Amino acid sequence: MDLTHVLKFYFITDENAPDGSLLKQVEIAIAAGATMIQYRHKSFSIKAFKELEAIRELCKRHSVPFVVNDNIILAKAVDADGVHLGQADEDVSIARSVLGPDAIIGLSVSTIEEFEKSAVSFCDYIGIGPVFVTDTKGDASPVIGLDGLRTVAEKSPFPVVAIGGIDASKAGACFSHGADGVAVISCITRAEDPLRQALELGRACGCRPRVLRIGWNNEFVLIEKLITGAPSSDSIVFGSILSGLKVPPGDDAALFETIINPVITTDTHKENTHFKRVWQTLEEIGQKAVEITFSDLAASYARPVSLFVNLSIPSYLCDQDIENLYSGIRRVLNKYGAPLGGGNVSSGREFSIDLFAVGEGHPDIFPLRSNARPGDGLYVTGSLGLASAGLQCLKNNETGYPELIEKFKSPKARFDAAKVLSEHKVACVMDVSDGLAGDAGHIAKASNVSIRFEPTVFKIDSILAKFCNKYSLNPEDVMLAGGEDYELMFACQPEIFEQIKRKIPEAFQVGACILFSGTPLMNVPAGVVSFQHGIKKIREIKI
Ligand code: TZP
Ligand code: MG
Repeated sequence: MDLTHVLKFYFITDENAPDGSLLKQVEIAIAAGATMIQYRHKSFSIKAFKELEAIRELCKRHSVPFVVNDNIILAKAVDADGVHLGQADEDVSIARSVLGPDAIIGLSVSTIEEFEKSAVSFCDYIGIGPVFVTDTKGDASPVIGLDGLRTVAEKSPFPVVAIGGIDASKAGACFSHGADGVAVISCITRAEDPLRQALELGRACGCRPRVLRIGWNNEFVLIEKLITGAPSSDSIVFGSILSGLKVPPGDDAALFETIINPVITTDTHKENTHFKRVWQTLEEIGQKAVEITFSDLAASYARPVSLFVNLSIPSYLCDQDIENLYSGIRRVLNKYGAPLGGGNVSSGREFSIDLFAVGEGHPDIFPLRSNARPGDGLYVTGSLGLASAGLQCLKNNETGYPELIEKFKSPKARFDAAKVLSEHKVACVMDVSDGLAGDAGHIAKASNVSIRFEPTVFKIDSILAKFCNKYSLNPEDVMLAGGEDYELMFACQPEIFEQIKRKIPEAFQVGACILFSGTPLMNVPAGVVSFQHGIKKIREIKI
């Protein structure tokens, strides 16, 4: 994780302030634009746990990373984003094994010797200090000074945050001596006017103030908002008039018009597994969730009839967040003319969006993964690998490829391509969500054939090619491994494909189905691992 920007304005709570006032301190810091918060309370007792939880919620609501000082177990218990350890605390490697690969782990060093002997390989950033004299930490080491800061910063492979006696007037010197951020306590907490000092420091760090947001609190109002504005009109989708619902949402259940061949699918979208609020707006998250749920309908030759939405909403989200999520959901429902069937909202620890889509299937064909035959070619309806490359851009603050990021954020269900495939009676179709290699494996196994990939004939998107060139990646590997493109993959006779290609020019061949030869997938480059829906897990195309 690249923490360079996250460390800029790092606020640490002051335990010496009056009881119960730590939440207020954090509110001030966040309002002033703090980019990271550390809960530091050396004499923590369980009585303070509620306040600790409230601080964690506040940070999540504003997407500000939150770490706990010293105590790995406390960090785990409160579901913090990580922990900050000192030289006398548990080893960094233990924190990593307890908190996991995504946890933010910081380590304090006060001399270059300490830095050199520390297990820095497991940590994500280094805290260096005290850079200036401070009264806040009784047992602080001798001052390392600005030159000491520069020496450690130059040697550190990780971002560094300067600490100790820093205020708005000294922040600039820390940045110019190699710090990526400044960590402060007393310049805010012991100021006569804490908000003013915090705002001054925010300005010195180049951080913008924020408007504080309050959590959502009325389930019924939220359901009402979801229902209002969802489409109910007749629309033309996928070539036919939408019949929709006889009884719209609002009752205990929805009553549908007659559906011939009902097709039903469901999908779960969980924060930090399928999406991150720092990368996508709530509106984009809502849109993407519906598109990828509908993508399963497209892959089944079904037209969308209705959608049911179940939300688990943690208290760190506010009404406006949910409103934005709904407007993304509604936008896609409007696009397809599919009315909302109903929904439910409950409070929960995790933010998750469960969608149930109802569709009407094709009168004659329901495409199956098991319908590939030896002699068929294996094809896709468009570019692959772009979404996973876009995800890497987001993870690494790479801004040079907005088209790739757009592909990750805004996939589209390929109803247009499905219509063409159904007209040509293609009987084996699925959408590529987990990556070409992984999804082709499903077809091979279900159809009892072997699939031999033909990377030499892959059509490589020009922007993906540039991205791969920059990061020394093999574009064919990225196309095989990367997921979330939501193109359709299909198997059919080569003559049929020639006809399809006239209507879907972006379609191309990725492989051939042959008699089962003992292994489902052939010609898979070494090291290509299928994309898993764990944002952290796609190491295979790490840049
Ligand atoms: N570690 C080194 S100096 C210090 C810590 C926790 C105290 C920083 O507090 P202040 O008030 O910003 O000097
Ligand atoms: Mg410590």
